[in-house]
Amino acid sequence: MKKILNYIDGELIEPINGEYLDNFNPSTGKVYSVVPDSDHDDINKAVKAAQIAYNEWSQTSKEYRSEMLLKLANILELHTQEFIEAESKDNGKPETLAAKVDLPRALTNLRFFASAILHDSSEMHDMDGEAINYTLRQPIGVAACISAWNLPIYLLTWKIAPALATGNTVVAKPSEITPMTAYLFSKVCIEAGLPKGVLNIVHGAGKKVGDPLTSHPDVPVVSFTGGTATGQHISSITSPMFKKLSLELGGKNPNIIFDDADFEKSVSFASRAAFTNQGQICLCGSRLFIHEKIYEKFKKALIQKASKLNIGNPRSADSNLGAVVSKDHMNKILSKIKEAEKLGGKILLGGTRKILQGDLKEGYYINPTIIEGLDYKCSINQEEIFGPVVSIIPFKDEEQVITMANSTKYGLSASIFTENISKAHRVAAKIDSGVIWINTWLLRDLRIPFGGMKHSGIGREGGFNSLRFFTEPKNICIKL
Ligand code: TXE
Repeated sequence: MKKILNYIDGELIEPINGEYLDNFNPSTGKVYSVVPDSDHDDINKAVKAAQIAYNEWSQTSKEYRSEMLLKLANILELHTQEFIEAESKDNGKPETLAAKVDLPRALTNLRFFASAILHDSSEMHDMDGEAINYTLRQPIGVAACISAWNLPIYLLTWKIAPALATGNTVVAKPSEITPMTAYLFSKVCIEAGLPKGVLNIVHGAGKKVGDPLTSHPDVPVVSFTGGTATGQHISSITSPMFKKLSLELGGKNPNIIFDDADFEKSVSFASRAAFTNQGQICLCGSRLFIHEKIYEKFKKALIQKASKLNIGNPRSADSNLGAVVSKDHMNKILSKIKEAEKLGGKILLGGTRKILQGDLKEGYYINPTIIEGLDYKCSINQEEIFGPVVSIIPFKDEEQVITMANSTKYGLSASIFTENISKAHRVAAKIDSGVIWINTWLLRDLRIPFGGMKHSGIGREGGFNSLRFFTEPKNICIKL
């Protein structure tokens, strides 16, 4: 049985209590490795190591840190295939998706921030000859980087790259459900010669590792991606301690199709937005609003498109969808589908677990599911399901669809499909979301401010926003 280890002070080590949790392969439903069941002792050790490392790392030049991130990327790239297979095995996602999205993005994250730090600048404010102010941007200290299971290596690198580039040291806590690629990444750090203690990775259960980390008095900055309830809990710990906090939480994202949209393109995007990564992306379009004039035609085309998706072995090149991440999560999704039926929803496609053959028969597969007939205010259209489930809702005009789109507590992303550019701008300005796409979905420029409104989070990450988040501004005023 493969044993995952913590990475603390430059070494791969067992958890201090010697205890481990089972780690499942979602495609087979079987345990295939064990992950440290760490606790506050491991966190204390990691924070101590990060604090000591901070003294030197924070004094290194931007060029040095940039080169170190590039080295990490180059070594990670040499191991791309190993990471693709590991990510798929740990998470259930198709290898083709890990090869197309997760690994390229992890490499880009490291390279992007390695470059960004060299192009960063800070402000100067001139007081008309009386004085000048300049603002230093200094690292903060030990950063906690906590990431979710849906895009494990992608989210880990998205957080640690800007934190390290700006001169902070890091204690990272990957999801206990998908720890494998973070473990492999710690080996990359060793191979690259990353100075000890600069990055520490502590594995284990959410609360048991997360609470001692976020409440640690020597951790002044916390970046978190995960569920909204966990985000609320973390905020209740960090706010009274005046820590800097960035929260990237859930979404219940509207996908709006007007009757003048490019039909084929919008059907294709609607299907991708609903089902990519088994619907387990915070940006997935899980509420699909379709103009009433094209509703029936669009519905038929979507069903046809989604029914062609091949759910199967994540290892095979022809699988479009793999397994969802865990048995608990599969059961939660299936119970939400039952709830939708009880609320009067009609299942147009899927709605059931898919049982595959042989080794895969215990795997957590769910057929892509399309539901219609639910009120936009009902629980299914308000709460995040985070699975391959989309609810379709007709609308009659702009005003009505804006009201329905904005009716949830979330505000992460939205997509609008129309060939009328004025309408697109008008509606985009009125949707309460941090990220809006017009005639596309999941098109990401790493420089943009990324994050959500309302219960989808606080703060923005990406580009200079991340560099700002991981630094403290200090203004210096000089009387002339
Ligand atoms: O999230 P958690 P889970 C949503 C989605 C999903 C729900 C729960 O709706 O169904 O969140 O997923 C760590 N202190 N998203 O269970 O529990 C945990 O160990 C500190 C949206 O994965 O929030 C993991 O590393 N950390 C999301 C991370 O937090 C704690 C992507 C996320 O776990 C902690 C994934 C604590 N007290 C799920 N408790 C998105 N927006 O991308 C747990 N953790």
